[in-house]
Amino acid sequence: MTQQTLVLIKPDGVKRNLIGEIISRLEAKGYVVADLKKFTPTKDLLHKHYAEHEGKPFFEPLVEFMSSGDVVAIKLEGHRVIEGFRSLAGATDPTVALPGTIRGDLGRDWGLKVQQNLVHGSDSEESAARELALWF
Ligand code: RTP
Ligand code: MG
Repeated sequence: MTQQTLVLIKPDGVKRNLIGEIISRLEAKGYVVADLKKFTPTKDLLHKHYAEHEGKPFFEPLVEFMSSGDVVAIKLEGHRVIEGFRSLAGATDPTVALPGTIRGDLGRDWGLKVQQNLVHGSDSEESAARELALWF
């Protein structure tokens, strides 16, 4: 079944000029970029996007980080792309994300308050539909 998921290249990925490297990996895997845009998200959008994490200690630092610069939002398409992108991204913590994954190959711990881990990907069909409606 063809799915769509929301991929975000976070401000750390954009600042490090990794947009091309990350999109290359998605395309090399066979997924299709159906739509794409680059802008600095408002805190209001981020509060909605990260609503499930409200109240957690990393929530405010996460919103600060995500609103600190441009993000690339991608509507990515393909069969089982939701699960497939999460597997390409690797574990949340880039220190332990496996080599071969985006976070494992390109990310590290910078000693900051929030994990700067380069990308976001929706974690279920429900999240993908909700997040795509917010960002596109
Ligand atoms: P994402 O939503 O960005 O695809 O990442 P994820 O599912 O792997 O991680 P999630 O648990 O949804 O957390 C969202 C983002 O919050 C930051 N985070 N920091 N303990 C921490 O410092 C911590 N935990 C999470 C990360 O940027 C994570 O991607
Ligand atoms: Mg998540």
